[in-house]
Amino acid sequence: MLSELIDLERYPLDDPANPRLAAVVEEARSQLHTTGCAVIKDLVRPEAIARIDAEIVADAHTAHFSTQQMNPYFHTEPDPAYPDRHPVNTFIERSSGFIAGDAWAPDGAMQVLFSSPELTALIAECLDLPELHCYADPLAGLTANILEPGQQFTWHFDTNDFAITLLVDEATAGGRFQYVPGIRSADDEGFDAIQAVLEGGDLLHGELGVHTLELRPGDLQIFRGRHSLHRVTRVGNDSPARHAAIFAYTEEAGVIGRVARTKQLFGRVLPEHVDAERERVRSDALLD
Ligand SMILES: O=C(O)CCC(=O)C(=O)O
Ligand SMILES: [Fe+2]
Repeated sequence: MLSELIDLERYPLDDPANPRLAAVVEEARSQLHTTGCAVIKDLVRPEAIARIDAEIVADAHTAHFSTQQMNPYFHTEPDPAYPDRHPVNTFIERSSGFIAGDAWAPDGAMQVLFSSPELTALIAECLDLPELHCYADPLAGLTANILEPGQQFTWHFDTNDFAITLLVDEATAGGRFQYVPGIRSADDEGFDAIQAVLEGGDLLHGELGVHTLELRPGDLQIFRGRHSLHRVTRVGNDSPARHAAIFAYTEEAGVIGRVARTKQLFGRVLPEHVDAERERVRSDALLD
């Protein structure tokens, strides 16, 4: 089954000791070390991408589309404790739809790829982590992010330490993934640099450290988004929609997302989210 999804000749995920795989891991680690972002080109076969795209198209009617003005921390309300011209009080449009984790057929290509122990192990190796688990959140674990023509996903930080994205359908105009590596750290919010990027509009600001990713359908992106501000630029009005599958993994097993963020992205929560909210333990003191 895995061989139908991944070219195991080029990427021998089924043979962890294979030097070809070791070279892939080494390259990904080096990219992650320098920019917080690694791309494994053409990891997923074109036929598998076509199957995943068909699943996304079939489930698109279940997507929760929302448009809001938000700050990089996914907040939508001003905070008088900060100046007006400050990342906390700078709100930009996010407009996109998410297909949630409970939409996928258990034996579909999307779910099989996400749950593959071989892929999970490869990603853990690339991130230099002893082990990874599929994010247990029943909605946010396995999602597809849909940007229709005219939509954009503005600058933000992820709540998770890293995200795995598989581009499935690309836009022909816009829809580019941009990021600023390490603009904040666990003990430095980096507000000034963030504000400079937020005020930079749609220009490419080399001096602000904005990277634009060259991503094609089938490429797997490993991204550390907790400290790197990032966005998906507005998809052109005449472009096809941009579809990306997002695979979330956690270092600990059994992690569940926050109630507010879940509502924001999916328009609903499940009882698991309400239960987990009570027991949440923070691992750092960043805004969100
Ligand atoms: O669609 C993507 O490439 C990533 C979007 C994103 O940054 C996110 O969902 O947090
Ligand atoms: Fe993100």
